[in-house]
Amino acid sequence: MSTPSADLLSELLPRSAARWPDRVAVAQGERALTYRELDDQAQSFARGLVAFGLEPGEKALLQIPNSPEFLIALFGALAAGVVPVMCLPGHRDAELAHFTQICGAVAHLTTPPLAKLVSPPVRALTTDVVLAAGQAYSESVCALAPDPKSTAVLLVSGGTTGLPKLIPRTHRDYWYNLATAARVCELSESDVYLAALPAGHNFPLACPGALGVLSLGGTAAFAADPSPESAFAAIERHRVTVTGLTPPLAQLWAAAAEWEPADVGSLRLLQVGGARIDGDRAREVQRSLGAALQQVFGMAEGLVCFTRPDDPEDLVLETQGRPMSEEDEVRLVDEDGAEVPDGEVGELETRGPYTIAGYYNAPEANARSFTPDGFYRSGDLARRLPSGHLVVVGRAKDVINRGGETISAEEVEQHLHAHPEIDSAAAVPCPDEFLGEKICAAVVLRAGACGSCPLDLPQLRAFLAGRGLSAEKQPDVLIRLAALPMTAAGKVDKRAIAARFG
Ligand code: OOB
Repeated sequence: MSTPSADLLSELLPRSAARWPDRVAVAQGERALTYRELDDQAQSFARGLVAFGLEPGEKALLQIPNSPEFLIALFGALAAGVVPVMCLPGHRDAELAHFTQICGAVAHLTTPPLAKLVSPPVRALTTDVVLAAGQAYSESVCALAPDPKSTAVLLVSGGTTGLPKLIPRTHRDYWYNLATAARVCELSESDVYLAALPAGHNFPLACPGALGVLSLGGTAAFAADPSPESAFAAIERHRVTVTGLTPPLAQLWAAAAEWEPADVGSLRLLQVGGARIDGDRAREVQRSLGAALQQVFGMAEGLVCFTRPDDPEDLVLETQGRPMSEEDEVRLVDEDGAEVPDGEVGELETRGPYTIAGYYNAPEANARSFTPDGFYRSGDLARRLPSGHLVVVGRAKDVINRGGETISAEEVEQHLHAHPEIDSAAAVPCPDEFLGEKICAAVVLRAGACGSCPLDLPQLRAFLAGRGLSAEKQPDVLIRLAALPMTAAGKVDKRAIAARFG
């Protein structure tokens, strides 16, 4: 057996199992597995993969809903030297086919309902079948210890435009990611992390997420789904101390906490990230759920920023945090690539010990997305405060080109969110014969907003004018939706809204 090293992601579970064999590693409902049990199952899974002929270095799509099986399959694949592509349960056949085409995945590790999403030559292998094969297969897995600089997992990029890209994260950089995040979030062996978001996403997986807590001997808990009913029950049962949510979910939980009698008092840290939350909403969420809020601005490509537990409250509520590592380099640049002074908005570029230098097998995207000196062009627009904290103000490409005027969707959305009857909103372009594009506001009204006199466009424009929003930035079209469409990772899917206009 190789010596467990803090460099190899594949050694995370074996190392923790050697140190804390009888502690609870993973819990869901009435089910709980100790570290020894989880490691045994992962080893069986690895043998099952070998029995099915998978070889070290081969890729496999891993698409498993939040459950202990997700971790068994992930650590099993790592133990067998198979590189998992971290798909989300919401991905469909088109996305899975796209990932397969990029990386030549040979298998789809999944559960029975999702197994029909792929077709040969990709082989659908459900977790129960792999485990059974592994139990019947007596030869031990003797994958050589991988190079710490080799790819351990392929993450899926989170963009809300275009098809996702694959992000190669190495054993060493991903370990650095989860360990640094765990330190900054002051995680310890007494923490219980609830993966409410889909566990294959970088945020719940390693920021610090399930992997962070497992590296320290704590417990990873799963809820069947992220609804307040399921999640509150899981928090109460497992005495969850930390979880991470997207802003829409955080707001949903906050609203539910007002009327659901649930004991969420064990929560000490509530991470909110993946998309921007504004200060007022952050305050509301923190008050209603009673846990310290932490803003997380991160990306599957690497860079993760956190507000710190001891930051003054206004920084916690109004900023998206600062880089988690001293070694992260962040620069904000104008259109010509020149750095802007502190306080001014620029496009965020980053380089650092856990940020990738290129997407997997994507030369064209790499030429666009990385600078000659190796910085990743995130496409996010941000400004930096004297404290080093970043305020993310939107995406460089998330704009509406209205008659030649470039309007930031985020700016319009911030004003929309200030309307007392609006629960959530998105500003998207809508084709127009004369202007090229015009502004469409897609809104979801708050429960209890006047049903017989719903908000109309003239009223909305009058409200926005009252806030000082200039006429050319005001919506030309208003659509009311029951809910905003979401991506697999739980972010507002603007492409799906814009697609309504053909
Ligand atoms: C996380 O990762 P991805 O890869 O799904 O998405 C990254 C993009 C960022 O480039 C940014 O545009 C947006 O999502 N984003 C935020 C944000 N956090 C992410 N925009 C505004 N405010 C925030 N707090 O989403 C992700 C990865 C690790 C940790 C947390 C989130």
